[in-house]
Amino acid sequence: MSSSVPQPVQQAFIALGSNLDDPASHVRQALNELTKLPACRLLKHSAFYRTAPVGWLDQPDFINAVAQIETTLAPRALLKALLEIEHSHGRVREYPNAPRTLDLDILMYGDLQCDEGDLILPHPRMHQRVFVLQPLLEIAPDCRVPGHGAVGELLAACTEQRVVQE
Ligand code: PH2
Ligand code: MG
Ligand code: MG
Repeated sequence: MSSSVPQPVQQAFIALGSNLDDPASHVRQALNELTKLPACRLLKHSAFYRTAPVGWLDQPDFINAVAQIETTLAPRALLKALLEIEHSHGRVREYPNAPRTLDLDILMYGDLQCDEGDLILPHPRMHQRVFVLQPLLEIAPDCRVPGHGAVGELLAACTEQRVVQE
């Protein structure tokens, strides 16, 4: 969908993560940058969580958080804006799940379910990740993940992952 087509206001959730070069300051700065995005309003964000790496294990702990925004950007325009913020933090993609200065993922965009390769909504692994579900539960306890169910039930079904609120 073209970003120039006016969109209805939607609520979206964004996952923030960093495990390089003072991770908390990257996440803090990214939250501030979300407040400056055009056609977006930051509604809420979670506390910061120190989390054990998932996927590629031999790397530093992450700082993770989740933000809730209201936006009239189309999903693809929102993705582009987030990738630009990542890029401005010096994000380098060396291999899947590699350490990073900043990762910004759209978790959900309203109730939208879509698969456009680089844009899959809801995020295809969010329902299995404590580092996403714990901060999401904090800010949106009644939230349901389209196609998967209630955030609290998804969290209860996860296998153990070390996640500690900072
Ligand atoms: N992101 C990943 C893979 N593994 N592990 C933690 N703890 N936090 C993350 O943000 C994370 C991860 C892919 O984006
Ligand atoms: Mg990610
Ligand atoms: Mg990402």
